[in-house]
Amino acid sequence: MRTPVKLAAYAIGLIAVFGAALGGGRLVGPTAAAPPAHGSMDATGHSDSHGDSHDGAAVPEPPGGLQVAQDGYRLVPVTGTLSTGAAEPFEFRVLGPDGAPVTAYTTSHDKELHLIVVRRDLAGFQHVHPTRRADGTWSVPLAVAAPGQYRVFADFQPAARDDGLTLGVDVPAPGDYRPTALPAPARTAEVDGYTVTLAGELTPGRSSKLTLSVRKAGAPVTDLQPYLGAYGHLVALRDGDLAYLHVHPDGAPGDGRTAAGPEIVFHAEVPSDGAYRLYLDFQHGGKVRTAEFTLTAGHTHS
Ligand SMILES: [Cu+2]
Repeated sequence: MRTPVKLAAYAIGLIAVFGAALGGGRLVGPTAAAPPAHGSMDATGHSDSHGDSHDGAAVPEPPGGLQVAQDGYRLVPVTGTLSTGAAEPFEFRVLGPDGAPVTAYTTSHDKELHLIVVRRDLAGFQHVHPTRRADGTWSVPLAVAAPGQYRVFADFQPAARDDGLTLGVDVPAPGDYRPTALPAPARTAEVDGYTVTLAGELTPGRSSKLTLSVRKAGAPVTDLQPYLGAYGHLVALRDGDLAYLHVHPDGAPGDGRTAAGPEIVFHAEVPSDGAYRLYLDFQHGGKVRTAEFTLTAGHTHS
């Protein structure tokens, strides 16, 4: 959980904006940098260090996840390939501006580092939490379902910074890559007996409210369980370059005003028109599941 002051810095970054309190979906400029009316909002996946704004028109910086190195930090895979069979350790390091592996992190949503793995065609999404050895090497048992080129995102905050970073690197799973087409836009996703519906539109450059509703066997789920400090985690990846956006919901478990379902409300801001793949992680009955949607923002260019 970051402080409101840090959150304000994120708001200037303009990549992800959360909270209706920030102004009902209008473009968020420096005037919105005041602490939001409610806490427990968080954004990762970009840095504000180059964010700049003038006269209320903030200049957005590039989305997170597109770079292997940023602001002196670099994501370095130790393991060169991903396993398509049994899980094998996938290891990597984050090098700091001094060239040494980073060993001091600020915990965000219960973890020092979140690792997202997805194939370049947006299939095979995984969100895992590696463990760190004292020398700074991260390791997680990992297997992917099918061969192909994968994008690995490390979402973290070095202790030396007051904001987070998302670095991305391509790692192949050797074999016969059979890319799949992006699933057509849909408002309903089925996962493991759960039906998740999506309401809301993504408007490029504006905070957009997305409401996800979870049902099981037709009945609203009202006892969602907190997962990493929230009732849901939403990752959005842009089709075409896998620009990365990680959004946390409005409200937090135990804040006295946030229901444990069936609705989970997010405010997300995408940087451009285009198709996005949305991945909602939610926990119920002791198990984390991921519901996936394709959503088109703005005009379609087909
Ligand atoms: Cu995570």
